[in-house]
Amino acid sequence: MSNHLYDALIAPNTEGTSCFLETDKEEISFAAFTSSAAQMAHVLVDMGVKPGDRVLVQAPKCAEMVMLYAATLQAGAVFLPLNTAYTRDELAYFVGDAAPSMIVCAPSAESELSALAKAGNASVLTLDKDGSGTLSSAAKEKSKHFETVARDAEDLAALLYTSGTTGRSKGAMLSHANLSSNAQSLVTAWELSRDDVLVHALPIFHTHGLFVALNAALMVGMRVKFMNAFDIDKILAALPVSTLMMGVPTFYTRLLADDRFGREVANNMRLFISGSAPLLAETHEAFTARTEHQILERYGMTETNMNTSNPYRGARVAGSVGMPLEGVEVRVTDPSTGAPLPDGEIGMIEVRGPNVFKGYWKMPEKTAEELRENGFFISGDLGQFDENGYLSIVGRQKDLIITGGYNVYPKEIEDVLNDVDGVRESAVFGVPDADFGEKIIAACVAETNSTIDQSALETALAEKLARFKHPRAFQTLESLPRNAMGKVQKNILRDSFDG
Ligand code: MCA
Ligand code: AMP
Repeated sequence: MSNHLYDALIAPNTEGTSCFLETDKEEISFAAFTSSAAQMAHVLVDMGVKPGDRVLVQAPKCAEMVMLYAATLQAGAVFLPLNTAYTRDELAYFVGDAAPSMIVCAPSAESELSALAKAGNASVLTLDKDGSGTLSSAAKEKSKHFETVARDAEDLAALLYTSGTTGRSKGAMLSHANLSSNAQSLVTAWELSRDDVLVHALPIFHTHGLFVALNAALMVGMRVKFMNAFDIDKILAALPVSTLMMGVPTFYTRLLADDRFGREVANNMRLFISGSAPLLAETHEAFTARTEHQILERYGMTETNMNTSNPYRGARVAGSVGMPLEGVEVRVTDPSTGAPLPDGEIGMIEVRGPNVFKGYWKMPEKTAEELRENGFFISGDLGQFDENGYLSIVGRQKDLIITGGYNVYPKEIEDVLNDVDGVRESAVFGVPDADFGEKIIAACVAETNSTIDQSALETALAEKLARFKHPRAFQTLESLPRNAMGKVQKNILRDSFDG
């Protein structure tokens, strides 16, 4: 039976005896991985998961979660991973919106998610950080052979939520072909091969750790040093016996901040790749001075997978995200008219190609706003091409903060703050941060004759929003600076922030 993405990524590895996932406790071969995935696919189908159903996963990073991803594809279902930091309120939205037929969560979240699952009749299984739980125990009983469910290139493979300027998260619908074509482009661009050894310390609920890293690794059959989180000691131990690392800029600033990191540690490495947030030119340069390696920066989005990359062979330009990947078209347009602009001019970055998603889940109007009829996706990022065809991102039209590689839309935080007693209005903005790139600051204006109680703000935020979205400092202002149109001038707040 043909299943587009499973056939591209997983089926070729069925007989592989070499190691795929190397964890703290074991080495899992490709063959063992595909057998375990097949057992999990039986569990899903036996519990009623049908082709096209969503399998929602909020579980700690572990090898079994990658097996579940493969199992979901093999069963013809749609993988929907969620950030482990999300609160009950956030989860309630995702469960309601995506209507999954299966939820897999940490044992500690089982009762909460079971309550949410009831409304939609979803089944619930557990998966803990050591791989144990009801999912794995049910899988053990199953056959290691599973008749792969047929899926076409245009069928959905994954639903990844990305927050938006309106405050409501949108589910980006990614097809089998979106993911396979992008993995292939990355394999070609970065000359990935089964001889590579990848240091994997990213979370696997986002595009970067899941698709950029794992789809590409599966496609070529490379070994992955699979770590639960970014732990500098483990990274320093792994680099001398690895060839490849993918990280957000915070990974690189943390490595540079450690005196143990230098040329010797990086000697065996072939390539360091950065993405998800801007890599400062000074980080790029300091890294080269320390190691003689030039970090390769690339640019992507949840909706489009990866769009551009600095070249593997050729100049890697600090402050630039490189050139369009094979098969991907990138243009810069006038934000008000949509007309393409000549090189050198700053405008809206638009992307078209087999990598571009199918639209937002159950949000046809949003899809129509951001995806042009001619197939170009309007990124919300502002950029310019130079005379050599290198793209630079110079700003964002969307009001977005990127902290440690996580995207946070101020509107979502402002909505929570504005509901707290005594708050008339608020404005949330990002300021530079040495570790996370940007950190979140909230400015609030009190109602007349009221004062703002910071602990009430913190309590409201703790209830509603994941910790990484919480402001790290609060300001109380008499009023918010506004322009003639009444729009809050966040640049003024940012420039006058002192702290
Ligand atoms: C953790 N905390 C954060 C973040 N991470 N706060 C703001 N921003 C963050 N990114 C908070 C915790 O809640 C905690 O708060 C404190 O910081 C320390 O937490 P800890 O878990 O120890 O942090 P860490 O392990 O040091 O994690 C930092 C990290 C991690 C390694 C930068 O956030 C990370 O792996 N980020 C990668 C995100 C990613 O994969 N993005 C790709 C998205 P407290 O102690 O105060 O309670 S995909 C994408 O963007 C596109 C498509 C693309 O192009 O790739
Ligand atoms: P996400 O919401 O996780 O899909 O994040 C996508 C956004 O991350 C893009 O629209 C950019 O604003 C940003 N981004 C990703 N890679 C880079 C990069 N290399 N430099 C600057 N911004 C980036």
